[in-house]
Amino acid sequence: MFKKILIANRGEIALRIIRACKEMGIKTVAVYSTADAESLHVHLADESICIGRGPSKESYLNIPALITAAEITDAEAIHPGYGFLAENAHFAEVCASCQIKFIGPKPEVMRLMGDKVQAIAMAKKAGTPTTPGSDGPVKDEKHALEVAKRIKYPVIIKASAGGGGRGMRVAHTDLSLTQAFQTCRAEAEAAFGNAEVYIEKYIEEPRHIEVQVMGDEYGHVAHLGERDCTIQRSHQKLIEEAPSGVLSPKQRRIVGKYALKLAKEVKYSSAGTIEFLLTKDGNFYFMEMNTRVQVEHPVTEEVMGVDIIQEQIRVAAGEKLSIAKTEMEPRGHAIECRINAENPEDNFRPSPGTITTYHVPGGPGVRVDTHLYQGYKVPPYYDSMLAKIIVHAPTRNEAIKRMIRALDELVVEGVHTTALFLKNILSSESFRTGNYSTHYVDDMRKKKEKIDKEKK
Ligand code: MV4
Repeated sequence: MFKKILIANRGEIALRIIRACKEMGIKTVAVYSTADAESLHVHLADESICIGRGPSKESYLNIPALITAAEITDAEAIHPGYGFLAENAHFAEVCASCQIKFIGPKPEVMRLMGDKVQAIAMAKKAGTPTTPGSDGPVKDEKHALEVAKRIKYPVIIKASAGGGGRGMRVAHTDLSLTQAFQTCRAEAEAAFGNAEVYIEKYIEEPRHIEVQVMGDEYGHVAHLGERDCTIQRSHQKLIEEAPSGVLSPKQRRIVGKYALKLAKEVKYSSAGTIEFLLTKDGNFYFMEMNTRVQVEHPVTEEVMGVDIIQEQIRVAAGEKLSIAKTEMEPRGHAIECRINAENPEDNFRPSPGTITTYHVPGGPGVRVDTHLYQGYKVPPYYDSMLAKIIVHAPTRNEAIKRMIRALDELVVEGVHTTALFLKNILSSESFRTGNYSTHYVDDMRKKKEKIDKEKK
């Protein structure tokens, strides 16, 4: 096992990894930017090194600074967390060339899954269903129109180098398709330096279902069931749960099997997530694979009784997968709410500042993953997530009630937060009954605007 790990991240995930290491008897090295000098991960780690200024490019994305920090502290491995360099195959290769173990999948697999056209090709090869579409990149307008004629409108154009909702455009007619095709290519070139795009049938009002997979370096893979992340806004997840509230036992088995096929096909090692769209008529289509540990991993940990970060570290150290190879059943229901420093009354504008008052919820079945403390100054440079509240209860209904109770206990003053907004979602009829799609937040806004108009 590793003696010392460097954590190439900040915030709650840095704390999460430090805690896993402590329980495993592994020493930790924190890295931080000058904006994070007073951050908790700096104090909780055994050692800490400043790697640059506030902007991510000058610190958490600075590969030479990270490698140097690992070398001078004799860290044998680097855990990238999520975001920053977590899905950067080049960084994983640099680590390998410096004899530092990158805690994640092989760089080749990261690169393969980072290219969405290649990822879909692998899914097809594995027998995992994909959305009807172009079967590879679309070179010109004529080709785009041919694909649309075959699969019928509406269609969605996506950038091969995109993902997570970036670089997508929907088209309903030949005219809008030719326009969207050119804009999408230009935007992809500007954003990713790669203009390649592909086309899929646009699935209306889908649900977002993703499957947690884990693999070791001996070709063993297992899945840890699904998460439902349908409640999103601008491609940012707001509420996640495990298991999904809407799958039948048969659908649960099917989506798990689909994910496992792809994970096996690419000999996936470490923790990964395979995302699916669930259509209104109950079919799953592969969307993309994330080759990192995700923000929402705790809901899976709660219902499966597995420490995903510790398992990631064990397999990176060359141990065999310890989780059962047979299918595991979720125990009870877990929900996560992401509390962001944003103002829902002002189009979710980020709200950095000093936390003047802070009280964390507690009690049975409540877990809070956060780097907050009273007096902490939320810097303006990074994403606005302050805390994740995770509840675990025997049933979905009880989990919802427990989350509302936990949100009521939470006190964060000094910055705006999304806590009340989330409580309103949890209290809604449609959330309780499971009658919603990825458009939930947009639909909620439209409804509110209509009511406001009628009042006038
Ligand atoms: C789609 C889609 C509908 N049809 N693909 C958004 C994130 C990225 N992973 C792909 N996304 C979508 N792909 C087809 N063929 C709708 C979305 C989508 C979405 C998906 C999941 C959760 C929220 C979403 C919000 C808008 C669009």
